Amino acid sequence: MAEEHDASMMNNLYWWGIPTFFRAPNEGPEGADIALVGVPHSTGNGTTERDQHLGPRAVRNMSAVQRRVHGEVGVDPWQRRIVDVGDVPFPRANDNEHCIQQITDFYTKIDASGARPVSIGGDHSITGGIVQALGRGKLAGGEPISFLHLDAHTDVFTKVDHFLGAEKSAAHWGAYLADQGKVDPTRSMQIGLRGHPRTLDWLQPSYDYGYNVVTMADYRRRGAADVIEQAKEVLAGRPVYITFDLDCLDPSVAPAVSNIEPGVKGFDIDEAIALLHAARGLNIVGGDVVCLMPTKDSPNNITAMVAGAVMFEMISMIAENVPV
Ligand SMILES: [Mn+2]
Repeated sequence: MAEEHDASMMNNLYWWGIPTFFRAPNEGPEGADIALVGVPHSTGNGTTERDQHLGPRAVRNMSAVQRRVHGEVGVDPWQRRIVDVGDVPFPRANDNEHCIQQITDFYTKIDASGARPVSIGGDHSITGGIVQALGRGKLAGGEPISFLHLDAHTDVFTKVDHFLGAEKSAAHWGAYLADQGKVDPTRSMQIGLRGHPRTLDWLQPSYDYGYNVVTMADYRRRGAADVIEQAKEVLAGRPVYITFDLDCLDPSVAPAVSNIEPGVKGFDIDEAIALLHAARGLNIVGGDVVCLMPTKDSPNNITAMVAGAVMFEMISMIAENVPV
């Protein structure tokens, strides 16, 4: 009892002990309900600062303070088996295509284990590697996944075949996963697209692929409830993968992101979480949070904590579906 008491005193202190995600044990995915994964990859987005590979370490450093129960969902996720499986290995970190394959190989094993992966990147190219493994995989029941994708950008880039040398890049995954049949765009949502693009037809590839697009302007005009209702309809009955680019949030909420969009107001945290909750009760096969830039974060690590908060939402929604 004394030991339990001491643990309850200290386990929420982010600065105490050895940092793992949410103080989960560092074990393999076998027998786990949820596998927390670090994906320290940043060569899929050469357009901006290249420190996104520092994201997993930043979240490990802060997330012990977020080992909480979810009041609104009414769940204690830590009663399920949740492990920190470590980082995807990148022995050729500057070779984006090799890294994407490494990611796919790593998540193919997680998929086979039956654990649902919740990941922190890394730039947004990691979603391509992850869903190459999960799309039509075991967790998805052999079906293409449906995206619940919150982002300032479409990441459905088809105009050029590489991005500063990266082929399966942070801008291309929404297109090539659809080409591969790993995702069903017509049963996927892209929400929050905003900012001043390089070309006026930037949304066209998303429309051409059949993604259900809700720009930030659409969201403001229609209101949250209408968009959430649409997301529930589009995702109903599907294996859902949630991908959360931190740049969908307003820079005042998440200042340390790689492709910051200050010209148009982004989501506040309550708006973003309400959208995520459109997936509650659905077959959530996994999720990721991407584009954290720890070297740009405030001294109190607010963006790392926001990234952890979004992971906690994913963890809690998956845990809600798993009987204790
Ligand atoms: Mn993105």
